[in-house]
Amino acid sequence: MPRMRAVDAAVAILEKEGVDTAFGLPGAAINPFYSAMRTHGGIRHILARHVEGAAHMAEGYTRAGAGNIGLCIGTSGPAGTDMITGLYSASADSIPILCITGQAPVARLHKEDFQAVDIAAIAAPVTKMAMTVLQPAQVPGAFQQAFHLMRSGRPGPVLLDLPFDVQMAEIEFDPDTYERLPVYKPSASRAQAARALDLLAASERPLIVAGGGIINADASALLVEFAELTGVPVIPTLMGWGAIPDDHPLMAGMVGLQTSQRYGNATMLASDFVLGIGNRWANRHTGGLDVYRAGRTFVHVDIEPTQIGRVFAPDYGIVSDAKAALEIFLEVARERQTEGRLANREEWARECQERKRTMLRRTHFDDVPVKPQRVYEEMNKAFGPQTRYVSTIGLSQIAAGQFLHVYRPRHWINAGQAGPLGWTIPAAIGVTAADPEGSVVALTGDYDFQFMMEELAVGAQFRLPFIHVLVNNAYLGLIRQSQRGFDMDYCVQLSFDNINSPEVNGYGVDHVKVAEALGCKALRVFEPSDILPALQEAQKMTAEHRVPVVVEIILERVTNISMGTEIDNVVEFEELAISPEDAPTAIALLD
Ligand SMILES: Cc1ncc(C[n+]2csc(CCOP(=O)(O)OP(=O)(O)O)c2C)c(N)n1
Ligand SMILES: [Mg+2]
Repeated sequence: MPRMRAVDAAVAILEKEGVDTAFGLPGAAINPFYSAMRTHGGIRHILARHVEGAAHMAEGYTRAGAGNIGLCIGTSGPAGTDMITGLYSASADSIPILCITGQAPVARLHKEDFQAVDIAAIAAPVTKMAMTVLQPAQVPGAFQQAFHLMRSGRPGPVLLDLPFDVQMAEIEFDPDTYERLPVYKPSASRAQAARALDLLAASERPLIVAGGGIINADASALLVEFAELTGVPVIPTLMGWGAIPDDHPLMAGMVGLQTSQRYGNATMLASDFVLGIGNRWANRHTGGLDVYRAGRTFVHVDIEPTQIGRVFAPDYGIVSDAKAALEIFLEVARERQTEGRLANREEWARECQERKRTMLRRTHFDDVPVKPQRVYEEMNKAFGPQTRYVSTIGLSQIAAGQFLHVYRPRHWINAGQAGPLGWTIPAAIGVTAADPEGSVVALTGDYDFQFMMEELAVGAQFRLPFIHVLVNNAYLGLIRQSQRGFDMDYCVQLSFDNINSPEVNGYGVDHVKVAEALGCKALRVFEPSDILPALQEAQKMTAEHRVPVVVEIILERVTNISMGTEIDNVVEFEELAISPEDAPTAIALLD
């Protein structure tokens, strides 16, 4: 049996499990692991500037491709605690990432050793498994189990904490005969599919709510096939956005309090049946449950048994992987079609389409400073269906959800549940590392950008080109808007006179200088008519220089974006579109 250090076994397992990229930041307690990566070769390492950044890069990497598992590595103590936000955001959105931390030697764990902290206990609530491996011979099993858990059932992250002496100890391990453990994924039965389709058949105005579980299961094509076969319109959730192309006639819009369209909410309110697949009835999607549920029958399909009934009791629940469920749904539906038992849903689908064509918000404003709505109109013109958008939180993310177009799964990459400021830049780096020839467009407000802008240097160093659209209102805009309820504008201003950069007109931080100082390129835009040329120029610059290119758009300071407390009570702050010229890139008007 080959003898090797536990860390050498661990790195051999990473290779066997298909990991070839790591995002990390070394320190003394994780140096043995780094020495194993160096000896083994074959793992590309991207050096983050902040350990939280490494965790978000790993998330972006996973989210970019089916089967990807992002790996993030840090030393002991603060490196582990820095990665907790990434573990939280990954677990909340059902994203598998593997986080490896160094640790003080086993015998000194109890002695308040330098940077010894019980990271496994801290990480426990935000991981599927968090383990300080105390026995060197357990290392192969811990890694094997980690991959099994990350891929099984509801996907999610794992943390493995390796004490220094455990890393260094020699063990017996044979990489050649290592096997991946089987992955557990429950499947809907025929009887369950028939029951769900019976309930669907009994309805008149049905909808499918398509969640991120469909994207995780790589089942978007099956979803579209099922919708087309049954004629049922689809409402993607924020995490499911892209599962059906925005321009598909059965894509009925998004529902919710913020990232939603007027037509999406109106269609939900008009429906009488909802089949939720791989979704979790997030509160920003449902709003108040009384309004959301009134007069509707619900079927809920989820891979995690305890998710059924968590938010509300559906009329019928099925525990199944989304792909397995859609396969059997399709089989049963095809049989019913042959027997002439599928209802004709054309009239209902046409009504939904008519709402999509008419219930539009205005985007075409010529104001200077620029109104945010105009930015998304220009982005729709500049960026095609191949674009992978990466965004996190704030008014920019909300407006993006209302106005941008997404045509493919994994092309809207968003920290949906956690929304941690600073996520966007490192996540975009992870997405670009996974798809270096793809066209990645990050989108943030000024505050999200400032949270983790040092990571731009990683994009410059490792030649990971993406465009970063930075909409600058010199405000914590979303929080300023929500403070209207308190009648205050308190501690939310980011503006100041920058003594080095009078050209930013009191907007405070000079983001162009920041980006350039970090090795990136940057453009600043003040006029609406300059946005499209700047985005086109940025596309050329990313191709030429292969570094991140920031396009900063100076916005009007105060704009309120449509949002509300209930899906039947979303407040509009601007005039609505009354003619096609008001919303020239609205999806139903593009063809
Ligand atoms: C770590 C963290 N702290 C606080 C918040 C709350 N929060 C949400 S949006 C926001 C302001 C965002 O400002 P900016 O990025 O400039 O976007 P804008 O809303 O102005 O478009 C804050 C503070 C958060 N999401 N994450
Ligand atoms: Mg802002």
